[in-house]
Order: sequence, then C-alpha cells, then structure tokens
Amino acid sequence: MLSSIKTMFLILAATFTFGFTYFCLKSDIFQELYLAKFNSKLQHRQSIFYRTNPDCHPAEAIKCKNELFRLMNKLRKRVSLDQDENLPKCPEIPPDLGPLDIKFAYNMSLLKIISQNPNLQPGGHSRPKYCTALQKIAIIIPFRNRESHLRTWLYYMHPFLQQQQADYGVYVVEQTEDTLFNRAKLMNVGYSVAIKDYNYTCFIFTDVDIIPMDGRNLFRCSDNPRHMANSVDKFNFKLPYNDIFGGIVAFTKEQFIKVNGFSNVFWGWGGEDDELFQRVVAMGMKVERPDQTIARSKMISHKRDPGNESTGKSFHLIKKAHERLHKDGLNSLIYTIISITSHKLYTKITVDIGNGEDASSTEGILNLFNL
Ligand code: UD2
Ligand code: MN
Repeated sequence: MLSSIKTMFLILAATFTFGFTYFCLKSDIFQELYLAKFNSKLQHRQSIFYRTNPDCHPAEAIKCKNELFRLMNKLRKRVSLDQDENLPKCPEIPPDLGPLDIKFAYNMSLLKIISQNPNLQPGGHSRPKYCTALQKIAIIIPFRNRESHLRTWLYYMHPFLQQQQADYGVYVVEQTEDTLFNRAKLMNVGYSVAIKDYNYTCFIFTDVDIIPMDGRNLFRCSDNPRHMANSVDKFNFKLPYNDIFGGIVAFTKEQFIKVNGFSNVFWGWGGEDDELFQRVVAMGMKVERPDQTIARSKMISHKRDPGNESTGKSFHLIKKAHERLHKDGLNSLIYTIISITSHKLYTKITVDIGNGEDASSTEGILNLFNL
C-alpha cells in the first residue's frame, strides 16, 4: 500500500515537473529572460572587444568591424533560423487578403503586440509554418526618437506580413548621435547588417510612419526596384510628382548592389529618395509601382523632427547623382556598430554613422567626391 502511494506520488511529481518545465520553455516570460541574458552577453562581448581593441573606433574601423560582426554573429546564430526545406512552395498570391482597418488611436503596449504575435522568433523574424516563402525579406527602418510610431508600425505590420506568408525579419536602425539625421545612410547600414544575418533576397526600406491599408499590397521584390508608397493619404492617394521614390521602396539584393545602395551624404531632411530614383534610372532599371487602389496607405501625421532640418543642399547633390553613383554608397559606407540586440519584435541596430562633418558644406561634399 505504502509503495503504491509512493509510486503515485512520484508519477505526479514527475508529471508536474515536466509540465512546469514545458510551460516555462514556451512562455513569453522565459523567452524574454533568455533574450535579456543573451543580449547582456552580446553587450559584454562588445565591451571586451572595444577594450582589447582600443584603436578600433570610427573611421578606420572596417577591419575591426568585420571582426566584431564575426563575434556577434557567432552568438546571434544560436537563435536558430533553420527551415524545413521539404515544405511546398507558398502560393504566388496568399489567400484571404483584403482592405484593412487602420486607426492610429491605440496606445499599443509592446507586451500586447508580443502576445498577439506568438509565432515570432527573436529579432522580429517570422516565416510561414506550412510552406516555403517565395522570397526572404529584410525590412529596414531608419529610426531616432519615434517610439510610439514604431509601436504602431509593429502592431500593424507583423500581422500584415504574416498574412502575406512572408519569410521576413525586421531591422530598426537607430542613429545614436544628436547630429543631423541621415535616413539614407541608416538604410545602407541596415542592408549591410541584415545581409550577414540571413540569406535575404529582398530588402524593403520603409519609413516608420507609413502603414498600408490593404493586405493585397504585397511586400515583395520584383524584376525592377519598386516604389510602394505611391498612394499615401497625406498626398491624397496620388503621386505628388512622377519621380517620387520616398516612403517605402523594395530592392532585390542584386538591384541594390547595382545602384551601390543609397548615397551617404544626405544629412537632414529630403532629397535622398529622389537621388535613389536617379540611381535606378542611371543603371538602366525602371521603377515599378503597385496598383494605386491596392497601395493605399496611411501616414501618421507629424511635425519635422528636431535634428532633421533641411540643409538646402540636396538639389546640388541630386544633379550630380550619376557621377557620384559609383563612389558614394555601399562601397564607401563607414560606420561603427554600437550594438545589435534581438528584441522579440525586431532587431535593433544602434550605430554611429558620424556627424556629416565631411559634408558640412555643399563645397565640402562636392570636393569629397572630386566633382
Ligand atoms: C518623406 C518621405 C521619406 C523621406 C523624407 C525625406 C514619403 C511618403 N516619405 O517623408 O521617405 O524621403 O520625406 O527625408 O515620400 N526618422 C526618425 N527620426 C527622425 C527623423 C526621421 O526616425 O528624427 C525616420 C522615420 O522612419 C521617418 C523617416 O525617417 O518616417 C522619414 O522622415 P520623416 O517622416 O520626417 O519624413 P517625411 O514624412 O517628410
Ligand atoms: Mn513621415
């Protein structure tokens, strides 16, 4: 009798321990704790790296940067992105897509967004469960001081991308210094980091404040670079001018390399998008755009951010876009990664991209590129 009570007790205890362990492993809290530990390890590695490589700071850092990447990626790769390659291909057009109700009134908490997206992997990655996606997409967002916009973006865009059966990762690229914002250079940094993270085939560069209003606006790359913010409420759902190329653009890896990425010398608001358009044309490509009804999008209304004033120099720069193309872009990109951290909803890249001193005057910029 005593021994059967003992056995029952043991079975109960074992079931409880097993159940509890399973629950912990699955739960958000555990995953968050795991990530926090993982991130602190990452930062620790970085600080050791900088201590033991005192010369490794800004400008001449290309060699060191690669070494640092190698170290950090070794750790980050532990968060597995392996996929079962035997799954069937996903359909060209995912099912059940249509108009979406987008309102900016919510005060979204990160925890709520996390709980609504249980299938996300650390770093804001996701891919369809039952099929192999047609493209592997990195979403790159330039960022500084727009926390509430980012929350709104994450709230709407994770479900949007998952509905589209996308295999994707979200990269938020934050400029650390208080100096003039450089959206284009941040995009180049996002591309350079993401390409080392996973075998992405498509790069979508998007503002943090634009949300598509229809699931049929497929976040995909095509035979030519795509402009996907061609029907924004702010512009009455029309193109304000023909060559506009701002807001959201999509490039395959090959297309982005062909144009040498964005220019790095556009500090402050404006012009960098038009310059990229010129690069696309100069390299013999066309710009594609989705149907304007399907591409309807909402932009969160906002004032110009402090630190993103227009310098009035972009006009001169755009004029010389063709000449600068091969010397200014991915192949001349200089930056220092401060940290790369895997949040549940996105990968955050904090970066020092300099302060544009080399480009503090139009003459300075033109001299820099011998123009
Ligand atoms: C337009 C373009 C945008 C860009 C910009 C000129 C459209 C729909 N949008 O948007 O793509 O070409 O003009 O540079 O055509 N940001 C921060 N913090 C800052 C400043 C900017 O996070 O302090 C980021 C953020 O992702 C933002 C983006 O940069 O959405 C563009 O800046 P903006 O929203 O101030 O520019 P906007 O709305 O005039
Ligand atoms: Mn905006």
